[in-house]
Amino acid sequence: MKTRRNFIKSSAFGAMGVITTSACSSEKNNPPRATENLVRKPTVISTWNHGMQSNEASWKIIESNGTALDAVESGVRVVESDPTGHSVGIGGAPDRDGKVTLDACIMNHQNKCGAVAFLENIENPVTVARKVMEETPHVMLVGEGAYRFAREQGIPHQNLLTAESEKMWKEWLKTSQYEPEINVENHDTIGALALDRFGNLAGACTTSGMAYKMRGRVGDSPIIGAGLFVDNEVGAACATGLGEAIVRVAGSAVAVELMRAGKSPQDACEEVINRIMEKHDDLENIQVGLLALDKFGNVGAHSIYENFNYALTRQDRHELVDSPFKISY
Ligand code: SD4
Repeated sequence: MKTRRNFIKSSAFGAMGVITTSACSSEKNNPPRATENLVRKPTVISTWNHGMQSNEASWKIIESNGTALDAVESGVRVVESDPTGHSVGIGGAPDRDGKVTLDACIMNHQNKCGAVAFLENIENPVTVARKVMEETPHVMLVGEGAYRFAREQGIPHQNLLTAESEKMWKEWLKTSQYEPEINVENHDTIGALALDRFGNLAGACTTSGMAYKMRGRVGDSPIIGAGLFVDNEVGAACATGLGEAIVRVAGSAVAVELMRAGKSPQDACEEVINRIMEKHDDLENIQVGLLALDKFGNVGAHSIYENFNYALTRQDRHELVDSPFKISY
């Protein structure tokens, strides 16, 4: 990670590329302010460049009057199934033992949720997470139990370690330096949030986690409230970056609660990033990006370092947007 940094006054970037209107309070408890944009705009947002592929699939569903839940699942599945991505699904970077282990979760507009963690040999963990939500009385299954459940649901076994990922891992083995460093090379979790034409929100988050992590390590991505949170009364949020830092502040749940308290999606994301920065003495290897979407389709994003971006798709837009950030390289 670069050493020379400039602390950027976030206000200078606050509105960059972001739909800034702030509709966020629970209508029941807090009547909307006159300046808020109250038209519900079907919207899909998702993290990083591969969000464009994901959003494209999601938008087809939103456009044809599908649900936000179907939209986010279908979107992130595209990225999970892309072997060229080294941070999600097939082709994901393995752990230090050379095994690809996946984490994912999904949440709907009724606060129903499902998650899997430490799941091996299944290409689309988000679909297993959805099945945990819909077919079991539980919220999370992990490891062998999650794998067995997926197989029982008819999902095929699949080797996830591609030749390319194996080569990269073998290269890493030469030094085997265990540096749980999150930077632009090894993090690209996909988190996706959608608001459908019925005014309902849903979200999904899926990852292979930190490259060359300790075996058994699980980050924020499958943890409801950390990597993802949805409350249909208010909004939704998802996170990417160093999972340990996100879990420590319950990043996504806090972003939603800040929106409930009246903050715009943009300000809510920034506040969570501020909290993470306050809790860490050394920010050297800690990148975190937050996305938020309120129930009207207003969006927000913020990150610790520059280079976090997200895909934004609406009726008239389909583009990558650079997130505001705190620290430039
Ligand atoms: C994790 N949050 O496992 C994930 C990694 C990530 O972009 O988001 N990478 O900690």
